[in-house]
Amino acid sequence: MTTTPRVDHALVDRLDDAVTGVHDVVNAEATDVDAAYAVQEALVARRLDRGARQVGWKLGFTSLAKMAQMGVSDVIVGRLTSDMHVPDGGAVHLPRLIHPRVEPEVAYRLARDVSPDDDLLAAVDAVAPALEIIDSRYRDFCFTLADVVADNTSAAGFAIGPWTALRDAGELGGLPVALSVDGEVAETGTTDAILGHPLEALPALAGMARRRGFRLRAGQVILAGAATAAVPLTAGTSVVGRVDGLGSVRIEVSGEAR
Ligand code: 0L1
Ligand code: MG
Repeated sequence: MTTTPRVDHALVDRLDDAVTGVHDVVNAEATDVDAAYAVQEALVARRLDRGARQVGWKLGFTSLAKMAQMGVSDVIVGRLTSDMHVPDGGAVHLPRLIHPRVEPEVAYRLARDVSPDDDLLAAVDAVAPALEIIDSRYRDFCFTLADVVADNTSAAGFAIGPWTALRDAGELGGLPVALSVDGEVAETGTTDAILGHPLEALPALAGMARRRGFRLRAGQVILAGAATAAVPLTAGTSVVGRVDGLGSVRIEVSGEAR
């Protein structure tokens, strides 16, 4: 028999205060990943209570480089909400974030609801270049695996470029990816940095969804994972993520850092 983990409401309060008050917190040094997913759900429920909608899912730690950078060894899943969405070419207001970083990703769109035994790939109708803004609520991005899961995998923002029908997209593996700031290339990689092939994100998410009871819904987006290292967001800059063959997506960073 499975037991539902008790929700650590004190940690939910601390992380939600960090988001709304725009300040960091000392990491929780949590070790129980099941309990951390329960905190994540309760933390995201606070955003939903404030009027946001859940609009997708994200995978984190999908590259060996990222796992090494962060000192962890597992793929993690977070929730994307409507208040995190930035339109392509839209502004990200720096004072609303703690110490944000941006990374280029591949996004998928779900054409229909997915039940646990469905083939997730068959439910995806489109693919797009994406930028994810991560903003750990923990001081200096210092956390355990359970800490970052509780903190909704550092999710803070995302922008999606033009959608291409999956059937027209061609091979998604090995596509060059570049992250540019004010026209200067800051990071490069390929889509294979995402679990060896970006479509591998789908069975990874499907497995997690089955195990953890996540409900994947029509219209939701899936951020497959980062194709390069993340770079800090700097005031007054324009950031472009480009995936060859899929196009590009841009955000403008406004306001001064706190
Ligand atoms: O999206 C990601 O891969 C990031 C997951 C959370 C870890 C971080 O804050 O870098
Ligand atoms: Mg990411």
